[in-house]
Amino acid sequence: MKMSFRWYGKDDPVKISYIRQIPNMYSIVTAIYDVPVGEQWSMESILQLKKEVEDAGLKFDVIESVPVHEDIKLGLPSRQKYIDNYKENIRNLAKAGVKVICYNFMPVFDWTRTQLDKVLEDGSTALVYYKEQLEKMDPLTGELSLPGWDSSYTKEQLADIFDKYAKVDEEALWSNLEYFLKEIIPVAEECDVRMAIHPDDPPYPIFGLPRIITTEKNLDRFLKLVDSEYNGLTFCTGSLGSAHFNDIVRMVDKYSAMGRIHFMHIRNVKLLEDGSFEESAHYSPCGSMDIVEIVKALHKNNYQGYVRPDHGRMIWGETGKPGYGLYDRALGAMYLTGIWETLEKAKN
Ligand code: DNO
Repeated sequence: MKMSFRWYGKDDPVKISYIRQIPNMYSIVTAIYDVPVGEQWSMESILQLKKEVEDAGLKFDVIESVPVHEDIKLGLPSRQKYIDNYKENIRNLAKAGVKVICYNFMPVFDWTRTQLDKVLEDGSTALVYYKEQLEKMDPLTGELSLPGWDSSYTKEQLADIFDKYAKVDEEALWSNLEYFLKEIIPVAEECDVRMAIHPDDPPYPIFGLPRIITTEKNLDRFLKLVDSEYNGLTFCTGSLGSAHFNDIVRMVDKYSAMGRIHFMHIRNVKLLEDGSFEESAHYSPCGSMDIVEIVKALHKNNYQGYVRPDHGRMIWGETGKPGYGLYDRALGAMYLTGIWETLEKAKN
């Protein structure tokens, strides 16, 4: 297990030098953020970012994300140009030594929450998803914009994309994903870069848009679309675990034994009875996940890939990007490292 930490580059309120001070920290997880989705990243900007990371004493091994242009997900004729750009990005990132690329295939919206600053019992704040709040949200008219969403769309563009998705059901989305994978995985193989799809968060359709990277059955189907080690997963315990139907420990065990998990996002969520959920501290008793059992499954399967502590709460008065403060994620990293060390020692 290689410990890593997401860093949003120079504008991130969390300094990379602080990340370095977390014991056992190995690699940064980052991306180029100032290029529109679908365009090529210049070699110069990739090498500049790599230098910043390496100057801080950390590795530049994982990119999260190279986003997929909506025309690819919609299967429009214009997709070919964006697929060609995507391939070029894989090649250039490989030249810079990148080992894993994370991406997702969620129509329009990345991860979705209904509130970013819910005050928990202990005074910390966390991201939550309450079904009754979601029902009142309308992304076409409302003001909501979440940190993971592409904010470059105008309301008119968004309405236009929604219209186009009216013709894309789950099966069409599967076929567009298959087309994309058959184009890019051979390039990833050639360059020795492992592609790692991030599951849909939450793992079911929202706002009437299809979502398919959601369940064990669908992950099985995904891995078979192109049966190559280079077609792998970012296994996000919080995303897949925010629905009652996924057995997370079993899935981590199964896919890590198959060698198809290249990147782990580990976090805890507290599932509520009506299907709502609250993000919680990493420590197992704080939520519904058994983090020890998850790490044990990885350890048992000799997991050599990357792990990052995922979303943290805001604690100790920290302010910043919701989910991505320093303190609680650093606690998460140490908790995961502690579990791993204990398992290693128990082997001998
Ligand atoms: C949320 C993140 C996601 C993830 C993308 C991958 O915090 O895990 O935004 O980066 O879905 O493409």
